[in-house]
Amino acid sequence: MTQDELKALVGRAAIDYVVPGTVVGVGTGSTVNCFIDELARIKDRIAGAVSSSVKSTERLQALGIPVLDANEVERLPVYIDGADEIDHGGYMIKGGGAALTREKIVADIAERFICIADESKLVQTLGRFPLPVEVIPMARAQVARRLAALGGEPVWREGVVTDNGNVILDVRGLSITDPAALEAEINQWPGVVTCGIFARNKASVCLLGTAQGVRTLT
Ligand code: ABF
Repeated sequence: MTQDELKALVGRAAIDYVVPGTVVGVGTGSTVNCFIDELARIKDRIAGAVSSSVKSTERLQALGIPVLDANEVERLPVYIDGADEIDHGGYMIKGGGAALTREKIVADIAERFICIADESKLVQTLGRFPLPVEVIPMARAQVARRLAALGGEPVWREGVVTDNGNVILDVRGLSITDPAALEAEINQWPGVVTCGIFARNKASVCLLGTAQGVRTLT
């Protein structure tokens, strides 16, 4: 099966985790786009969606799914989102799509995080994918120096401004053996908006698309 077919497979499988009559938390990326397209088929059975990016909002609205502001919801049973990397403990690197801040906000509201990914995203140790860090523009150089001091090679994602008006540093060369500790360390630096490590908000369930079908990791 092609990677796109695997993404479609898990996008469809995630529908089983949607709680009828509730608002659904919706992530960002090409795998999530497959889920959004499937969600549209049952839009009459949900109360709407809370979105993690302008791109996902536009896709949801184009398909007739009401998008609510995160401040309007009391409860989100599930958040469905992709990942750039996920390890066997459900820890993730996210942010390749520059939506990491809003993704982490919606994940934090949700009761369960259902990660949908093709098998290429599953790794033993996080870090092969350059770690995105969202930064207030004036702090870019200082945060880059701190990331270099950790042994990383920070690269400014030039030409990219996030939905929140910030910039992204992509950090190569890290081997993230303690995701929770590194997330906590980077998050405390002045100017850091969001670190792309999802440890506090790790996946409850991962639906992994494989040639043999959907593999469920918990
Ligand atoms: C999103 O999922 C981002 O955090 C991450 O970059 C993306 C993966 O995108 P894709 O599904 O297109 O591989 O949540």
